[in-house]
Amino acid sequence: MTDAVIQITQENHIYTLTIHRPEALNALNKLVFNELEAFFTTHANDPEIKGVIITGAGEKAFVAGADIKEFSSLNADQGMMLSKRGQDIFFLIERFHVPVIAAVNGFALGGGCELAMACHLRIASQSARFGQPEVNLGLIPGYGGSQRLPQLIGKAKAMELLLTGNMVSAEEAFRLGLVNEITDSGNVLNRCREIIQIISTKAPLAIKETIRILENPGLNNSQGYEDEHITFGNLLVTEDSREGASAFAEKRKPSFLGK
Ligand code: DAK
Repeated sequence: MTDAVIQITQENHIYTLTIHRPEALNALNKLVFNELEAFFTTHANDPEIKGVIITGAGEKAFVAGADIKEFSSLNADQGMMLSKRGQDIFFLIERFHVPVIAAVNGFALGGGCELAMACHLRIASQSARFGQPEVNLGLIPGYGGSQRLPQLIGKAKAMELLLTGNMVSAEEAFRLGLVNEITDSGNVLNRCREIIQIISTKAPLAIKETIRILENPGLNNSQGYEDEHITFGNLLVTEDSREGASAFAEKRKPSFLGK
């Protein structure tokens, strides 16, 4: 038995990472980040690996965000560090040398949507739901969402989703270009494997360079990521952010004061 929160399986050099915290709809806590970091660091130059699939345990959620209950006592510096650490781990995924595909099987909210966006491709089940509801917690995205969402779907729709905190269906996410494909719930992992299998028949150096070149805009826009984690830390200590987290824990609507 292991206490790992990510279950790792491997078949035919394709790894599947299943985030397994069903009691919190697979929310990202410190352990999840540690285990993601360990995996992507260990395999950074693995010549055998063909691809990686990231998914969430169960039918209900891919990942329902950062673990709101874990961070309620952080100060601004700790918040910034937490955000920067999440960004850095997601850069490991984004810059990985073989394709990383998010198999989105339910809610992909906040940090969950950000994790999916850090992957190279997103395959969703019909029941998937995407959103960046940080404004409900007095926050902004902290793991690159403010940068990647407009890159993927354009500024107008990104602005709308970030300001309203609204969720979109898999169909709408597909229409917006957030999702590459939608497939039946039972078929998401298989479809991800098929795609990785196809890509693995192509020239490995060309695949590695394609990923590197496409991810370069993210690399170059370091100012946006820095602004994001500094702002995240500052917002984390506002009264509104504390209220947002308390309201979530108490299952009530937040009452914001603009402080
Ligand atoms: N963190 C921790 N626990 C979570 C969670 C999360 N993000 N999302 C769900 N859970 C827990 C619920 O608290 C509940 O636990 P129990 O009450 O059973 O103990 C269990 O998972 C099942 O959730 P629900 O009962 O809420 O299930 P429903 O079907 O009614 O609703 C939902 C599903 C996905 C719509 C709902 O759970 C939901 O709105 N979840 C939160 C989505 C969200 O806002 N995610 C965070 C996005 S922002 C912070 C620091 C950092 C962050 C936030 C705050 N502070 C220091 C203030 C970072 C944020 C983000 O990623």
